[in-house]
Parts: sequence; structure tokens; C-alpha cells
Amino acid sequence: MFRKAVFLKSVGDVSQLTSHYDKEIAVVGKSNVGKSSFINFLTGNGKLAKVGKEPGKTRLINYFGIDDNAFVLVDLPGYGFARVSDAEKQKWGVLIEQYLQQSSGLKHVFVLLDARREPSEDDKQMLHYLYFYAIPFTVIGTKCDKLTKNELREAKNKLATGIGIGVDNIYLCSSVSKTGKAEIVKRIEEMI
Ligand SMILES: Nc1nc2c(ncn2[C@@H]2O[C@H](COP(=O)(O)OP(=O)(O)O)[C@@H](O)[C@H]2O)c(=O)[nH]1
Ligand SMILES: [Mg+2]
Repeated sequence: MFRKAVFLKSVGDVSQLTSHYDKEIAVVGKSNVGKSSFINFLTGNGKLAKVGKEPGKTRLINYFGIDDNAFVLVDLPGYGFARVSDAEKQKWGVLIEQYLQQSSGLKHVFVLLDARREPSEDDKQMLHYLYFYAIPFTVIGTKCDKLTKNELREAKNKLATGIGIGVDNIYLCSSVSKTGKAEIVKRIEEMI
């Protein structure tokens, strides 16, 4: 488990993507999937990342240092939020893409998908992008507290088929019922 988590910085524009940390793990997913909650859940700090009352309003890349920067968790802006202008969507898209391309210390990406829903076109595009650039990633199904055990098994299979990866490469978690943390922590420890 991690002992300490601190906010490091926010970046809102590609021109600010100049300095990088040695070991970054990015968290991506559509708006409201639970990225900020996931970071708080993992670090055991409920106030670290702002949980969205206004979905789609996280326009920034937020960096959080874990255990004196043993690694850095990076909360990326959510994609696929309908209620923002096309210009804004484009700006976030560029920011996310530039982050993924320029971050020399990027070790891994957690792609968060809502366990209850079919992966969206944006989700598929993100996964395709990660494949294409050979960026290692793990898929995490969120909000598992909303499903029964049987539904979860079904959801996992559906996600796996929907995105074309094995069920064993999908982790499930809930930041509400606090489940799935140990496996994800273990996965992080393996990669850093
Ligand atoms: N039931 C449930 N709700 C969650 C979970 N994780 C996040 N949420 C809720 O989903 C909404 C969006 O969460 P947030 O972390 O801000 O998502 P983000 O936009 O991806 O950063 C908030 O209302 C959270 O309380 C979860 O595991 N279970
Ligand atoms: Mg957020």
C-alpha cells in the first residue's frame, strides 16, 4: 500500500508539457467514469483529486506524487463529454495526445471503463491509440458496486469482447465499496 500522496502540479496547455517525472502512470477514461475517485481510492486520500460535481470540467492534467515520487499518478482530462464545445473537445484531445507522446517517463496507462456500459467509440479510439504507439496499458472496470457478482462476471466478459482483450487483463474495482485495490497496487508495484 502507498503511504503518502501529494499534489505536484496542473498542466492546462501543451506548451506547459515540458518537464516530466521518471515514472508516470496515467489514468485515462471518459468524463465521469471515476478517474479522480480511482486516484483517491488508490492513495487512500479522499481529498487528493477533485471528484467531479461538474463532469467534463477537469480541463487540466493533474500530477500526484506517490511516496516521495516513487511514481507519479497523472489524472488526464476526460474525453467524450457531450456538453462542451467542439473547440474545447479538440483542445483536450490534443492535450491528451501530446501528453501521451511527449511524456518520456510514462510507464503505463490505466484505461478506466464503466463496468456497466459498452465501451464507447472514444474508449476504442483510446485503446487503439495505445496499441498503435505500443504504450503498455491495463483496463480497469469501475463502479463495480453497482453490479452483483454474476453481473460482474458477465460485464467483464462483455468488456473483454468489446475491446478484444483477454478477461485476465481486465481488473475490476469500486471506489465506493473499496474493492479491487490490492490487485491494482500489486500491478503497480510490478511495473515500477
Ligand atoms: N457508485 C460509484 N460511483 C462512483 C465510483 N467512482 C466514482 N463514482 C462517482 O462518479 C462520479 C464521477 O467521478 P469522478 O471521479 O469525478 O470521475 P472523473 O470525471 O472520471 O474524474 C462522481 O459522482 C463519483 O462519486 C464508484 O466506484 N462507484
Ligand atoms: Mg476527474
